[in-house]
Order: sequence, then structure tokens, then C-alpha cells
Amino acid sequence: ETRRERVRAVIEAGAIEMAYQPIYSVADGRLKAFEALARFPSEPRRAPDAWFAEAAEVGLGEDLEFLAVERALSGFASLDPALKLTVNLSPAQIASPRFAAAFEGAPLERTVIELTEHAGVASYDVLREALTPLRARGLRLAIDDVGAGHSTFRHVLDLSPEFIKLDMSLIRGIDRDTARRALAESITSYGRRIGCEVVAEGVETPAEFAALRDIGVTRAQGFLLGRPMPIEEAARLPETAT
Ligand code: G
Ligand code: G
Ligand code: MN
Ligand code: NA
Repeated sequence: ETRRERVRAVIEAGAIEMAYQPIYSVADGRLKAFEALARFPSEPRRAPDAWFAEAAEVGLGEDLEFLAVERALSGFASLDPALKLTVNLSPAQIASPRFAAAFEGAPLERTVIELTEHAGVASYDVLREALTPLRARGLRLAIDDVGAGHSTFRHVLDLSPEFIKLDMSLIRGIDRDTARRALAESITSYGRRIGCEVVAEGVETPAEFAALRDIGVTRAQGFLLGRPMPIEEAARLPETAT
């Protein structure tokens, strides 16, 4: 079985499931959104991003990513109408002819696309052109993994996102590590200055959470607050973190 056949088999069987991780307001602990994350039940030990990277390498990135988007958006049917849903997409797919169609019918004013650093970024002109009509209808943009890679700041500069997501590597130990704290603090004040909401991901301890609140981060996500979970569970989650 070739790598391509393995990915194709998953796509043809529709063999992915979505897990939904809660995102909370730091100030009052209220549930704000869920991030949809793909899971591959046929090989649960293999990391999801490895599947997406392999799909891209064998020319099936578009098929796999849009399958995940379709599944992710089906979660809207179960969620409280006050909640947003974020979906991950690589920049290459924003430039795809299938992009706009994939979001047709979705409540765009509740939809956020998370964009991360990726090889093969189409020109920013192309990305902006594809995003503009959907953003005019309420779709919002988050730049993921900021503080980890190099090009995520370029995404922020050239795509004017509504959200910046601080990479988990900055959050880990932020209560004890001066360098991490200073960088997260700088990015947060930068975000405030340019009108971006700053979201921390990968928050695992109460001490990390407290440090983020002191810094002025407004939203948080991580195992401390809630793991990625099936939609049935997500739909039953209390509206305030305990
Ligand atoms: O699920 P996990 O926590 O391991 O996700 C790790 C990474 O895998 C994410 O940050 C993202 O880059 C990628 N990923 C997970 N789900 C999706 C998805 O639905 N679509 C895309 N394009 N990437 C995803
Ligand atoms: O889209 P992105 O690459 O940011 O995906 C987030 C990844 O981080 C997912 O794979 C998710 O399962 C994982 N994750 C979410 N919260 C935590 C956390 O608190 N700790 C760790 N180690 N991983 C987390
Ligand atoms: Mn993400
Ligand atoms: Na991330």
C-alpha cells in the first residue's frame, strides 16, 4: 500500500472524526468558542498533523482538508447559537477554487478560520482576494501558532486577522520563565495595538492561566480548561468553566 493509497482510503471512507476543544474568556470564564480538530480513528496513535502533511505531499491535501472543514462545520447544528466555531485550514486551501463553496451555508458570523505557517503559501494578494467576500459576510480570521514559526508574523501583517493565537511553546511554563512571559506580553500588547484579540492555546496549569490573565490575554484554551471532545459532549458543556 503506497502512502497515497493510505490517505486516499481515509478520504474515500470519510474515516475522520472531529473533536471540539472549548475556548474560554479569561476575564469571566465563559465559554466562547470551540476549535474543531480532526481525529483519525483508524490510526489513533498517529498525529493528525502528520496526516495533513502527508496528504499534502501526495497531492491529496485539498481533499483531506475540505473533508475536515465539512465535518467541522456540521458541528454548528449541535452548538449553542452564541458560540463560534474555529476550523484549521492551510494557506494553500484558501487559494483553492473549492474554498468559497466549502463555507457556503455556514453561519459565517460564527465561523473563524485558523491559518498557520505552511510551505507553499500563495501570494498574499491571492489569499486576501479569496477571503474578502467571506469576511464581508462575517467570517473571521485567526493566525495560529504565533510565536513559534517565522512566517506567522507575516500572516498577521498581511492578512489583518481578528485573532492571534499564541503558540503552546510560549505558554508552557510561562509562570516561571521570564523570556516566555516577556515575549507573550509583547505579542499581547502588539495584538491590542492592532485590534486583535489574543488567544492562548495549550494552557495546562492554573499558574499558567494566572500569568496569562495578568498579561492581558483575553481567551484561553488547553487541557486545564477542556480537552478536545466529541460534539455530543461539547454540546452539553456548561457555559462557564469551573
Ligand atoms: O489535533 P492536534 O491537537 O494534534 O492538532 C495538531 C495540528 O493538526 C493542528 O494544529 C493542525 O495544524 C492540524 N489539524 C488538526 N485538525 C485539522 C483540520 O481539521 N484541518 C487541518 N488543516 N489541520 C488540522
Ligand atoms: O491547531 P493547532 O496546531 O494549534 O492544534 C492544537 C493542538 O494542541 C491539538 O493537537 C490539540 O489536541 C493540542 N492541545 C490542545 N490543548 C493542549 C494542551 O493543553 N496541552 C497540549 N500538550 N496539547 C494541547
Ligand atoms: Mn489551530
Ligand atoms: Na497551534
